Amino acid sequence: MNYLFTGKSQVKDKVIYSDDSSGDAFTDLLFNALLGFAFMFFISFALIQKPLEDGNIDSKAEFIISVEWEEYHPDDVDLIVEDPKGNIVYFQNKEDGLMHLDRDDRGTLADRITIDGKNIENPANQEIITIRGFLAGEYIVNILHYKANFVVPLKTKVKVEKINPRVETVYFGDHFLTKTGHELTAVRFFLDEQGNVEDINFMEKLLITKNGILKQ
Ligand SMILES: [Ca+2]
Ligand SMILES: [Ca+2]
Repeated sequence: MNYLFTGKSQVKDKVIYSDDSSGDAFTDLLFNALLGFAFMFFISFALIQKPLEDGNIDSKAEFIISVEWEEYHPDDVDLIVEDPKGNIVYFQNKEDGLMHLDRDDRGTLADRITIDGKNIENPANQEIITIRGFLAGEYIVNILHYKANFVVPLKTKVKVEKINPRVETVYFGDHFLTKTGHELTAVRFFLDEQGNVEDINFMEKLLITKNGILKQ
């Protein structure tokens, strides 16, 4: 094997690399390509840092409540949370008390956004409400089928997580929405003075609709 390899490389030396400068050019090209890769790696690594920083800000939340439904599904689902003082946060009132709705997800609508001339698609269907400081008492978590496009019920996943001192799932469950205007109570949870979850229940209370129509 060694003999064959030596022989071949000698032939190559004669035919291809007879001109020393072309060999140098090839080495330069390789080196530049390598440098390019190293640079891109560095840049992508630097870009990864940004979301991590944002993540740290989010971790200051005491509770994170979310509803999620199938990716690319066109239906619009809304998350609604009422705190013990009666403040209600949802798409028409995105911030109240210590609660904040991060984004009104409207199904596939507005899932394509343009940043720096590039179309970026986010197929996820998820709404999140963060609670940045807790009050003792009852929180009510509702969801609303704001826009239904099909007769088949839409499966949603509702999750309540307590963040501090460590992440704990308070509630996780499936809920089916059946038509436009359908609002339901996914879960209610009681907090004590220290922010511990004392109890959960599922007694229904409509927060923003009456007879399938938005109040107001
Ligand atoms: Ca929505
Ligand atoms: Ca969406």
